[in-house]
Amino acid sequence: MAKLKILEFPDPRLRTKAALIDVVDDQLRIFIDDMLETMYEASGIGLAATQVDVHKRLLVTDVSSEKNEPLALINPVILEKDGVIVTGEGCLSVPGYYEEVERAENIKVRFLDREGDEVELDAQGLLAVCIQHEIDHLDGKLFVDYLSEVKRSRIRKKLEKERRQQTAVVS
Ligand code: GNR
Ligand code: NI
Repeated sequence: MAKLKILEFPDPRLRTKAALIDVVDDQLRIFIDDMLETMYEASGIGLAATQVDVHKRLLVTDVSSEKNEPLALINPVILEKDGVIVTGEGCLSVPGYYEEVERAENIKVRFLDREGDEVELDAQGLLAVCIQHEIDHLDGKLFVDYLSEVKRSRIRKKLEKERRQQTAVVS
């Protein structure tokens, strides 16, 4: 297994629209395991392939408290949305920031699982929020896009400054 590097806002590669996956094979399953390892290592509840600079329609998630319910969703499509939920969201690509975002509370999502079998899943609450957050990544969208321009640019400037200071230390 391998831990992958997570891109951070405002990296323009996070704006890439991911392409459909046409074969579910062992190579993809190895990549899914690397994504899960990366997500667990970073203490995240989800990770989209876009965040590790792979522009394919794939996300992993585990919202369980025991961290023993890994899920991989390949080519996910939301079929139905219902209700509204407001959650304080964070993102591994926007480290250190948490802001309230409004999403559908209940969704029905269709995807291929790691065996390549078609699955339809009804998700509620945090799992529904996480899947919507990850599918946004696959479309090049970030949770900060739902915030005001003022908040988004404040977050961008702070992260850019942090990155400059980090670079100054290591180089
Ligand atoms: O770890 C994460 N927590 C989280 C909390 C509320 C709403 C969405 C998320 S997803 C995030 C991991 C991440 O950045 N996935 O793309
Ligand atoms: Ni995210």
